[in-house]
Amino acid sequence: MTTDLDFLDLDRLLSEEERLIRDTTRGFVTDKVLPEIAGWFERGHFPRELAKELGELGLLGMHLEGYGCAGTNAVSYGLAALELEAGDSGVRSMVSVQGSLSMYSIHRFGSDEQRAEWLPRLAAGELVGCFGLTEPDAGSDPASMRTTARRDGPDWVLDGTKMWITNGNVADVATVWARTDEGIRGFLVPTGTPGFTARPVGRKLSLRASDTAELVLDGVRLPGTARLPGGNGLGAALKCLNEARFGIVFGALGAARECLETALEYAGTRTQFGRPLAGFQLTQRKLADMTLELGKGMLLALHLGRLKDAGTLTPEQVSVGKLNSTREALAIARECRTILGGSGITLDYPVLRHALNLETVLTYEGTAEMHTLVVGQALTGLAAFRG
Ligand code: TGC
Ligand code: FAD
Repeated sequence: MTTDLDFLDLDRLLSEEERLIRDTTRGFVTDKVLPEIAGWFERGHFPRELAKELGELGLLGMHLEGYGCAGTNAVSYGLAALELEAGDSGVRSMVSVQGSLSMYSIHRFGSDEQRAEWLPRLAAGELVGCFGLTEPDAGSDPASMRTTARRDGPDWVLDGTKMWITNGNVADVATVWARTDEGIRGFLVPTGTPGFTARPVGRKLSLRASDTAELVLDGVRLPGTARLPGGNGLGAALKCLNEARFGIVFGALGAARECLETALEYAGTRTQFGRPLAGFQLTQRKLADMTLELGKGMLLALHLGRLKDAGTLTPEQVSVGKLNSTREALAIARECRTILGGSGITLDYPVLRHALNLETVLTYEGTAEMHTLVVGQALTGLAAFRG
């Protein structure tokens, strides 16, 4: 929380080190992201050049141990995600995919050789990674994926299409999940391998400062060593998602905080009917309600972060946090837009940009509906998403 909006004094729940990481990340966003982001969003530009700076700051794979990773605790990782997303969800997405999906999949499920080959350069931001699970016909239901990997002598041959892949056009290595005779398996695909192509997803109205790709794998031949030895079953892919979803629990609240700060400032300076908007009871109610939701969201995020650091966080608890943070952040962004009136629809203010981004954040890493059903299943023992 910023000092201004830290209504509940949650700052005191953080350690010195956590505050330092948060403040360093905030400084980076203030210097490097905020002056440029409206232009990047307008032009649909993905700032690939930020990767090295994010690496130098230790923000890539920051919660992983060894191989050049910073090895911070989970709360620090969450706070960094929050500050990055206060800049833009696209920048946080780049960091989430690099650290929690690409690097985590290698760190957790890779061989020693794979870790040594890829992780140091991914941590430094010299290389970019992506994570291909979703397909054109397999989104919420990744178990229905059609991408295949078949044995051919000592090699693997991959065929299929992955859709909506963040970082996909600029990635050096893709973690690709494919169906084999033995079930779903994870593979590391260097993107220069013949048969691998990436195409930008165009006409996006959300996450415009993020790179989104369709990946086509057409007879991509890989050595036997390209398989992630521990990446067995859909559960392995979902374990990676838990990491990225955790980052979103904090991250989305950063976008909400930025919107609320903007609306508060605007309401204090914009005058109608002879008084500032902030003086109208209806505006104060909006501001108070949003402050409540932001504070509750932060408390929940911090609690989940402490559970993660204690090693007891469950996937269902992550679903509670992802659902709450994304739903409330989007509601806050939309409400703030109303306070800005017509000015709220432009890129002169960050509010509608955040709202548009949050439409994606509500959807990726498991839609709000899927997380609702995960919680419903945990409560009832009945999986309502399958017929
Ligand atoms: P189901 O039979 O329930 O589970 C299969 C196996 O996985 C285990 N499992 C989990 N393990 C760890 N973490 C989780 N969250 C897990 N959820 C399930 C489960 O115990 C089982 O293990 P085992 O040993 O019994 O085999 O699987 P299902 O096919 O019925 O599906 C469950 C469902 C619907 C919850 C799952 O498919 C799901 O989460 N769907 C949403 C898909 C999704 O989130 N896709 C995200 C793609 S990546 C992305 O969006 C990146 S955005 C990037 C950015 O930040 O820019
Ligand atoms: P669908 O699964 O078709 O769902 C459409 C609607 O139906 C949703 O509202 C959904 O909740 C609802 N629905 C589906 N099933 C049920 C059910 N059983 N009960 C009730 N409602 C249901 N994926 C990756 O693998 N890697 C990435 O890097 C990545 N980055 C992304 C970046 C962007 C910008 C976007 C937009 C997506 C990204 N994704 C990525 C994909 C993302 O995870 C999927 O979009 C998401 O999982 C939803 O899948 P879908 O879009 O196919 O929607």
